[in-house]
Amino acid sequence: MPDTLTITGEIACPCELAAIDLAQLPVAAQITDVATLDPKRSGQAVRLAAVLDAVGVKPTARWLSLHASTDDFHASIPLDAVRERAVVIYRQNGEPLSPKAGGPFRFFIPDFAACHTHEIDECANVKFVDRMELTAERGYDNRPHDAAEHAELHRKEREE
Ligand SMILES: Nc1nc2c(c(=O)[nH]1)N[C@H]1C(S)=C(S)[C@@H](COP(=O)(O)O)O[C@H]1N2
Ligand SMILES: [Mo]
Repeated sequence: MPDTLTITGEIACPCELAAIDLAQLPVAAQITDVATLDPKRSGQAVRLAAVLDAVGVKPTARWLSLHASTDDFHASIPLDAVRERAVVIYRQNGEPLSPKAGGPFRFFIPDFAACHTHEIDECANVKFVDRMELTAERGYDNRPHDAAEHAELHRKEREE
């Protein structure tokens, strides 16, 4: 599993960030305990807005695609809807975020909608994100479309 987060697309230049780079983003953008956003979650996170500022996102970027090559899971969501509220969880107890918790990098929208009800749903909380892609048009998305597909995905997750 890659231990860096690559950012591509409508940004000043493609770049690769490690956990240490996220830790060096402004203090005001750090969330030392994600439980303050959602009591069921833990770990340290940084606000998406700060990551985007750091890579020089262009005004042409309208969609954010979250790619997890580890298990070939992808979600593409309208950037404006998550820009100020989503976070990237990247550490837990001073250690890299474990794969069990969706690490090394997990995208997290604190107030997501229920699964497959909306573009910004729980399914868009992509685990093991290794690339974030900014585009003018919607990118690749293979989230489950209905309850049956969703149940099948979770069954597979349990088998792993
Ligand atoms: N890489 C990856 N991320 C993923 C998934 C997945 O299968 N692979 N499942 C998604 C779905 S459908 C849901 S509902 C949430 C579940 O998150 P949780 O296991 O932390 O509750 O993770 C999302 N992120
Ligand atoms: Mo989901």
